[in-house]
Amino acid sequence: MTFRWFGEKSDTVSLKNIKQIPAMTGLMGFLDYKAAGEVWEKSEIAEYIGKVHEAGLECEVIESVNIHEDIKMGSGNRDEYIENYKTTIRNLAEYGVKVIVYNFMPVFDWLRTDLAREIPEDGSNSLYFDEAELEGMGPLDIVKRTATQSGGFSLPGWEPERMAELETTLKKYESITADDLRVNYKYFLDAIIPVCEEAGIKMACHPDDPAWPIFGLPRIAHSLKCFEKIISLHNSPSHALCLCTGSLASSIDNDVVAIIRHFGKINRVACMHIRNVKHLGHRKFRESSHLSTDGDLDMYEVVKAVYETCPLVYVRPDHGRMIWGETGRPGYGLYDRALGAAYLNGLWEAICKE
Ligand code: DNO
Repeated sequence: MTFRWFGEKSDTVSLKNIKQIPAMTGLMGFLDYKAAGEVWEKSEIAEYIGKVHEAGLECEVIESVNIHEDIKMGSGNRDEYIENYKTTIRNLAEYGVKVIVYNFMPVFDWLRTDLAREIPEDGSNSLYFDEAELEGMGPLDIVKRTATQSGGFSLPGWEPERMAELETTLKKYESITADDLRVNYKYFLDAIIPVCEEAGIKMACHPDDPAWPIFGLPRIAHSLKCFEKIISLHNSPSHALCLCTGSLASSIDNDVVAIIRHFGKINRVACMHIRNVKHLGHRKFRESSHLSTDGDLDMYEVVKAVYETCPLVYVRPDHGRMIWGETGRPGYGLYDRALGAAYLNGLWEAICKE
């Protein structure tokens, strides 16, 4: 059981807090100041992981080693950025990292239309998405709105320096199809997976969130079929998935439990982000507490699928609501994620004893 931590300077949650969550053994770490394409230097990794170890926690998973748009678009300086990525893989492996979570979504990482929508039943708030609200809004509008709402925290995938190039990048994507994106993805995998095999690292691809194409951009990672195509791009246990239940469940077409079982059985799940969502209408949902009764996912079945098909994967509670007056990075407060972890551990214990 792990927890996402953004580092001392940009997280409201301390390592001590994380260590005090029952059965929390480690982190999914992140150097949030690194731009896509940059090498993660050994000294930076050593400093971050050193602090985590001092706090009595492990750091075997690193999240969001972001992929430069040139690699996704198959143009520009992609070979140089791929070389940098290989160096980062080797550097992370040297400090005990076993899994790297990344995504291959063009331009945007996850997207929401409200970062703090009040939940009327109890006055807490959570991340919210309503496709109808996107109508009449361009990508730039939603980026500006997100930046205003984020309360000074940089959100993964929304780094200001990337946003400055947004218009040009969007223009370039107009001629790139989903098939082109997969060709570029294969080029990347063929280059880096042999390095991962040598270094003992698994690459874990995170799903598109929400789980469908947005703003006409090609998106290729949001269903069982999509992931089958992705997995077939390069045959290696080092080419694996990070199944995020909340991202996948944003589409009512996905049977999340079946997806976990399918890829668990063939040893292609490297880690899990577990959270729940509540559908409120067509392509309209909010993130709920982790409990089955608060959302649309059956969390018992989710955890059981992990237990039965991929019991050794790293897990983390994913986004939480803001409760008890807490303020901080949207989705990444302490309290509701800690409750989520405790609940998931409870399900795990019950399933083990059963
Ligand atoms: C959202 C996260 C994602 C994930 C990246 C991996 O909360 O799960 O930002 O870390 O897509 O690159």
